[in-house]
Amino acid sequence: MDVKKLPDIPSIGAQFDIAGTLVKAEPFTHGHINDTFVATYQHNGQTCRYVHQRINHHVFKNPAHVMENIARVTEHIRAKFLRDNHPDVDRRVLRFVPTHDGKTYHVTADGNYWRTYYFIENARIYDVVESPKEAYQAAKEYGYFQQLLTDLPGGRLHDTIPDFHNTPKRFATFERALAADAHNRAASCRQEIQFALEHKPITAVLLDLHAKGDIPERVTHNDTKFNNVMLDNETGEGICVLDLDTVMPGLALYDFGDMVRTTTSESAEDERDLSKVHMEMEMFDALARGYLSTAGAFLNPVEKAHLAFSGKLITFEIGIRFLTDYLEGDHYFKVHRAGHNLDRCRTQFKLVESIEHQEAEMNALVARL
Ligand code: GN1
Ligand code: MG
Repeated sequence: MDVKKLPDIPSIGAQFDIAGTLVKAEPFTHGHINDTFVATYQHNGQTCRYVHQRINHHVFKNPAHVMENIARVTEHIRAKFLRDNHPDVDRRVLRFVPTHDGKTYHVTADGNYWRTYYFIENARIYDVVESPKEAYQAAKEYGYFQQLLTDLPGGRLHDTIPDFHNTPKRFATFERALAADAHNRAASCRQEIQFALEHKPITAVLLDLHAKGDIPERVTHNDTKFNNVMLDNETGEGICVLDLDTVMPGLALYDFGDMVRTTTSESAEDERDLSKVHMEMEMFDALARGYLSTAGAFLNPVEKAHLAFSGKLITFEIGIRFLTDYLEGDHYFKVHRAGHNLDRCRTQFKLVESIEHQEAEMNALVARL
């Protein structure tokens, strides 16, 4: 996908069942994968905002499967809310706008995949967590999302990216990138490589537990970054989970782990001052409480006992993914400066270390909940 060529938003928008005239469209630049635009339309004197999003089909090789999963999941949640006469349904689950011929996405002549959903007003996302209350709310909402999907009918969802959280496979990919060293970058990240190699033994822990039948496959989000959940502007409550491309079969701990990665340190994912990167116990406490307030009812004891570990594992896993992409020449994650993926890898590994130093205390905390 050529991210530099600006897409023709008016003609994209015209494919969807939207009333009114486009007045402006602005790029929304928080994600590393898709291209997202917030578009304002005017109709009968009212304005209404939508999100037009180009699915990265190099990453999601089967966009039709992605949209099939998303439709099943959002319709299931929506039906539950409607059944319960929920007063705020349209702000609590993403609502997609069909194309004029009733499809969930549009394919352009040059082979790009676009979808559109209603923008959720009076709520926002944050890239960096600022208070335990926010951590609690984010985790409560992600746990609620999992809970709502425990009875999703219709069989297994598509694996939109096979082995997405298969950490041993991610590690093997890293080892191949290191052996190839196609961009001669290994010399510039010896310490990070060393750190990665030393941590190989943790990679298979969750999959081994799953293979033994100790932790079940569930419907999970798989990309539970702090900036993928919207918090209400007035109440601060978690109200809606975004970025549903990777909703698929997974382990509940993948989701909690990514919350720990992105919601326990008050620092950006690409922070260069590593002294700012630190797992804060107060945030972890709020995160675990928030998550268990909604997911506690269905998690089993083995899952609960691995909440802290999952934070370490997923932070490590994303760290090796950033390192792999750095070694491979930055073709997967969008980068905005030289060494960006290496900076991201460093923050992840710093956080892994910080979790390791506090893991016993984190486990003790969870055991008390
Ligand atoms: C990507 O799309 P975005 O930015 O929410 C990535 C996640 C990573 C994350 C790291 C499909 O998420 O797996 O954890 O970056 N998504 C995909 O910030 O690879
Ligand atoms: Mg995102």
